[in-house]
Amino acid sequence: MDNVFFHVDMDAFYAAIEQLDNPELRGKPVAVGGTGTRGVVSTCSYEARVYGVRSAMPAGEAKKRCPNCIFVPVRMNRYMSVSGSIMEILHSFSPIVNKVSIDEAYLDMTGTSLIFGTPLEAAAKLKAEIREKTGLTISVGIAENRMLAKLASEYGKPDGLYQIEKGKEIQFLDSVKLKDLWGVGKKMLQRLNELGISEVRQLRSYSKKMLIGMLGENAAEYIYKTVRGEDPGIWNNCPKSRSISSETTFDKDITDIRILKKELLDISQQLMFRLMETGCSSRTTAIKIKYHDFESITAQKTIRAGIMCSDEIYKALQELLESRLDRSKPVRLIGAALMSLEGEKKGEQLDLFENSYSKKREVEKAVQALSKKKPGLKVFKATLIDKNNP
Ligand code: TTP
Ligand code: MG
Repeated sequence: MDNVFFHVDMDAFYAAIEQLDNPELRGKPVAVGGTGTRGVVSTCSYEARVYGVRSAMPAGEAKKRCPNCIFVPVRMNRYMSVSGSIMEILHSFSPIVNKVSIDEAYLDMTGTSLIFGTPLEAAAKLKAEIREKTGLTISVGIAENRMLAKLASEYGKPDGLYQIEKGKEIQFLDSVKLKDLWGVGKKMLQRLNELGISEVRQLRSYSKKMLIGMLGENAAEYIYKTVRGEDPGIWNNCPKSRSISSETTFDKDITDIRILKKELLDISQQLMFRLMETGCSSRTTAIKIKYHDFESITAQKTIRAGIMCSDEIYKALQELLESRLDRSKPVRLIGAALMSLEGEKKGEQLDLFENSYSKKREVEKAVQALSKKKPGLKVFKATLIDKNNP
């Protein structure tokens, strides 16, 4: 039996939800996030992408590119709730669903043809059901493995449905840009450019031995398989390089460390929720501070066991803030990240170790479940009350 994998990814996820909930935004360029004078865009509608607005772009730059763009604030609880409904639908199509982020997942559809028809028919049904139940569009990529399925979903976006047929894998890969290839980040791209490599086809002409000499053992192994259409096996929830980050640019530069700490507490909670969403674990937190003169510093702290709850993240970030902050300089931006996410199994094993944080983790799981059920409900830590209800 041939393997069949779907990669599904919601289109312009946060922005599409904003357009769904606010009909006056439909058909218009909309950016989510960056609503303060100096924030960063989380994502934007396809209408805004035409103007060159992109995720992670500073709001100022987005406004310059698209002066008519409408900026709306992030409503994380609402997005998490919609994500929950979508994942439920996905689970009704396949027993094996690997969620990889708030809006994307892999489905192992092998052997489901008697129930759903051909892969294309199954994907059309899935798209229709998601549209009907949530009012949103999704892009589906179909291929014999996860690596190719992801490239296929990207290819068809938005509202895409694309299947890489058996025997056409190499042809398809040759049409993909190097930067869009799995595992090719900025650094690797630079390295490949230095070596005079600009096309997937070129990469395939090197032996594994040569690639090892050029890129090091791990990357070589990975790239060797990828360019041949083979799944390099790092499809799981937490590719090694993966991290989760969140940052806040203040409307006015901040000199009061208490405000910075409150922000970090808020960020810790967001990061923990997102970590739990992935089902991964992490043991390293990092802080980023950007001062008014744009000088920025980052620092990391590794925690002994896997991170269990937002208090633990906050404690580490607070220590980093206190030891690294130059108090003579106003702060423009503060951010934090959870680094080197690890696979699901390790995370679960950590649950076996009772530590003082495991109860808190249970509370956070309950809060997260509650937020999903009742998106309007706001559950905040007491220290955050001032900030959220001024
Ligand atoms: P993506 O799936 O990367 O982007 P998207 O769904 O908005 O658009 P598309 O898939 O059609 O290209 O990310 C999913 C959500 O994650 C996105 O809606 C907002 C959030 N996100 C950020 O907050 N910051 C980011 O830098 C990125 C890339 C995404
Ligand atoms: Mg998406």
